[in-house]
Amino acid sequence: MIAGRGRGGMIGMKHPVVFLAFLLAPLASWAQPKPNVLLIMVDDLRDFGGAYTRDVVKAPNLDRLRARGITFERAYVQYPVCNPSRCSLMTGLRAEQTGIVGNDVPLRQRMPDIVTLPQLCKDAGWQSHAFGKLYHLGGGKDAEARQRWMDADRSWHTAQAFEATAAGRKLLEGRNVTGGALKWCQWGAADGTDDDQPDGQIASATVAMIETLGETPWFIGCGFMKPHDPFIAPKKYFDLYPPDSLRAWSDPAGMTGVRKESVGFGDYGAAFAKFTEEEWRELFRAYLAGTSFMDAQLGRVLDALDKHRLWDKTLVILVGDHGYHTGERLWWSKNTLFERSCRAPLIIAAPGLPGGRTTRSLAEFVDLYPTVADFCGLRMPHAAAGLSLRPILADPATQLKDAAFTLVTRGGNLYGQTIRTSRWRFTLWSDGETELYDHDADPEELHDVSAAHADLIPQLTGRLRNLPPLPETP
Ligand SMILES: [Ca+2]
Repeated sequence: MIAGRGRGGMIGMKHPVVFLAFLLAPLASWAQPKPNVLLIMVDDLRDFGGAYTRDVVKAPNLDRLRARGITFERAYVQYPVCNPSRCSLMTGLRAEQTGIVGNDVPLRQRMPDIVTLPQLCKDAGWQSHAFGKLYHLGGGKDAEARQRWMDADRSWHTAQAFEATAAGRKLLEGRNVTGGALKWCQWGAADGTDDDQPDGQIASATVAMIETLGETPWFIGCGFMKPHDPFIAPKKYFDLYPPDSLRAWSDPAGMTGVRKESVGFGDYGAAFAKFTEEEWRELFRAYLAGTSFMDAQLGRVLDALDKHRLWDKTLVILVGDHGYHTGERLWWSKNTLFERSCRAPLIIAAPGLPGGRTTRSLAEFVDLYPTVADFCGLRMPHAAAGLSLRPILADPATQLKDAAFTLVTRGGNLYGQTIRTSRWRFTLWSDGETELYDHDADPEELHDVSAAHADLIPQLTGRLRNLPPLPETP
């Protein structure tokens, strides 16, 4: 600092304007202190708006965060699967640009030099720490593999993954709904406390780090692992949902059928086709229990923000990493180009902005990187695919963009891309097949209206053709 002042003074003798700017620079950074960033990622959390779930789920802490922030009712991921979605969010690039379209390739394998969102803050002086699933953990078999998948060192000063204790692994009730055909379709009401599960430990560690860092600016990633499968949560969260109080989704008659690659593909489709109404309800109950369990852990983190009066200093972003079908089109999980899978939860609470607001403006998860950079006063280190959402946060009626885009791949050379405008969802498969849904008349996307609105197809196709090309798979 002393050496800097001396140099500034010397320059100032000859260049008064430069000298003035130098003097003001520390004042400007004092006037705009670094905000904390709390990125809460929830694995496989669907957007509960609409359909039959809104009034069923018990998630008071999600409601509490909504009361502090702005809820995006039309926010879309760029690839509706864990790893591709998270790599897209963390780089601010579309999956077409990252080339990461599956759960088998860690970020650095394809993008060794990209500056990730937490890394941007870390390199600018924020303390950066990850707890749980921020990046996909890739089934990392050991601590070293998990550190690689979490991008420890580059994105974070520390990155920590958690596992259930012996008590948390003991199931008091539960079974595999597919009889073992799909290993992940296991549910279980577990013995033990919240902290016997990873999400309880993730909340505890997040709160402890917030308290340790005190006034030091931080970027903390809090990555909850439920309601992702296996659908295991402490038993008390199952008890919130008596089985008889729930009903399973049932698709209405007359729905337009779609190709197998659109939904219903692979072993999953065959297994789900055998589900009884009771089995759909059983899985739904377990998904809701996992959601309420996660929500209770979220509450512990929000308590820490209350206790330490951090809301005015902290940009809080909560996302799901994609949507989730809980029975719609006989599908359970993600990885489709329907609204249920592409639309994901997004809540942002920003310092100084009123809470309890919702927006219908279209937003994409590639917008989050430039949003954080904007709030933190940091320059984008590479060309952004998205836009800062700050104008929507200032005024929820702002229409920032007229379309959101999502990609899926289906092996071989087949892939599908979809564009969601305020009214339409148009899906184009790489072999030329199309689907078109009219959200004004049909928010559940039951009826393909490609034939009735053929005039729209060239223009919507043009929009998809303007996306960056999908890179070759090595
Ligand atoms: Ca996920």
